[in-house]
Formats: sequence, C-alpha cells, structure tokens
Amino acid sequence: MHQLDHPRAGDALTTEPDDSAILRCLRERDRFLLTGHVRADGDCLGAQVALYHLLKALGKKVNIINPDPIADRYQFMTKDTPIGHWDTTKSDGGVGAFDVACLLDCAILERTGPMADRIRREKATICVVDHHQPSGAVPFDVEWIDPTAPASGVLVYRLAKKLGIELPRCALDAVFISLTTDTGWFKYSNTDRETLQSAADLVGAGVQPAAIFEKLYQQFPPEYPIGIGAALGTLRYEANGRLAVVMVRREELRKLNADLAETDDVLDILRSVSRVDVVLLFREPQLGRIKCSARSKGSLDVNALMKNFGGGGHMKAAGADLEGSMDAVVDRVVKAAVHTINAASK
Ligand SMILES: [Mn+2]
Repeated sequence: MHQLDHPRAGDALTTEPDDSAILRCLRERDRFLLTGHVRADGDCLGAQVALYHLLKALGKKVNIINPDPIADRYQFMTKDTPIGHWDTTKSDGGVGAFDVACLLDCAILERTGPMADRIRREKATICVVDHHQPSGAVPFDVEWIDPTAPASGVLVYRLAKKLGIELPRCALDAVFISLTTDTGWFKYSNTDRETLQSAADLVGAGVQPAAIFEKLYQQFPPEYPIGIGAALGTLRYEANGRLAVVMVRREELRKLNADLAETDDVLDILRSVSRVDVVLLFREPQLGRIKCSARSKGSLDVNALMKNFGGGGHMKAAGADLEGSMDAVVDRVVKAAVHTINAASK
C-alpha cells in the first residue's frame, strides 16, 4: 500500500528495536517459508526477494509462497528468484515443510489469506518483519517491527548488513523496489535520512533507478490509458469539492477495450486537486463485486471509513470489497464519506 501512516521523517524511536531474536532465528533454523499479505506489492515482494538471498547466503532452504499470483508488473523479479503462490489445486497449497514461516510487510496472520491456516497447522516458528504500526500486541514467536522504517525491504537490508552478508544485485534491486514503492519514489512523508542513504548505497552498488522505473511503470498495455480515461470520465465531486468519486463499470471497459488493472495513476491525478481531501475509486473485478479504493491527503482517516464496509488499510490508503450493484455500493460509501467529511469540518 502506498502512502502509509508512518511517523514523519525525523521522528526517532527512544530505543532501537531489538533485532537479536530475528538474527538468531535466521542463523539457527534451516527451512524457511517466506510469505506476506494478499496482493503483494513492491515492498512485500522486495523484502521477500532480499530475505531469500540473505538466507541462501547462509546456506538455508528457502521457499517464497504468496497468497496470490505475482502481479504482471513485478513478473521480472522472478527472473533471478523463484516466487511461488498458493496452489489451489493442492490441499497444502504446494507449500511443503518448513521450520520457520516468515511474514514480510505483514503482522496479521489473516492477511496472508489461504496461507494462514496452512501456517497454523505446521506449528512452526512464526516470524514477522514489518514496518506497520501494530494495532495491539503481535502474537508471534519472533517479531521485528520498526514503524519508523520507510519499507520492510529496508529492514531486511539492515539484517544483511548486521550479518555481514553481501547481497547479490537482484536482491539490491529488490530493496530499491521496496523503498520506492512505499515512499512513492521519495515523495511521501516517510522519506527520511535512512531512505535516501540506503538508496545512495544501493545505487553505489550498481542499482539503476531508471531501469527499474522503466520495468515497473513503462510496460503497460495500450488499453491502460483508455481505462484511465474511462475512469476519469465519471468524475464527480461531493462534499463541496472535498471528495472526488470515480467508478469503472465492467461493461464500459469491455466496450472500450480498456484495461484498468492498476488504479494508482487515477488516484494520483484526483489527489492532485488542491480542494480534494478524499478520493474514492470503485471498480468491478467481478459482476456484483465492487472494489473500493480510498485515499486521503491526511485530514481524514480512510482506514476508519473502509472498516465500516469490512475493509481496512492505513490512515491515508485503504480499501474494501463490497457486494451489490455498482450504483447501490457507490451510493452507500459516498454517503458515509460525505457524512464523515462534514462531521469533521464542523
Ligand atoms: Mn510496506
């Protein structure tokens, strides 16, 4: 998820998070399963790839299995690193045996979707490497959580340095992908000194930012801008212009031969309007199932808003999956958003 509710750059922890338990776990155990949250993003995948190569350097058996197949834009990361996903045709999802399940960019077992039950069944050590602010106690065997870190990939990078392991180039690329994904290419408030110093280190070691940018953001199909146009064509403002709402209907996309698998660009354009505080984008991945993506510039907590509809995320970026017709769902969510915005401005 982009634009997280991390502490602002410059905030310092009074105590350094203790990494001794995680370092011991990585050194002493043998078979590792690496996974993360559903619909893995660049940080989740980047952290996994980096940890994969760190563990390989330690001579361990490692398997990356995510809840979902890898998104097209990250496919190139599988060139040097095997990244598997839950196999629905097998009873254990094709996971195999492991001593340690390591959750990256995710500290809630349920967010690993079908992996959660499989991990519970193995009774293995569960280890968490994450940078999200936990909402309560994290009930795992080994946890290394640092909410001041800009990305989970950076936490793995720190571990590699502590262990004196030189990561191969593909793992350095992966850390850079983690960093840029979660800081919006160094735009968001979590861009701090460690972010830029790590980026400089990585570039010094051979990472080429422009080449990574091209792979991630310049490989879309010709239908993609048509999808953006279709979405923007439905724009309407509510709550005195403070709320921007767009929706993409399935049949409309089909008629135009348009594609809108990625919605970040639409959300960014809407967020660029000075008066807009909150953006809602609705699309229909399946008929009767509506996916709502919500973004906030910060004054309104879209995580709280999306929780009303069974979803969640972060203060500035959240989402929910709803059932019903597009019109009915849009009506319900927009009403709730307008109500919240108006209540907050009283
Ligand atoms: Mn992250």
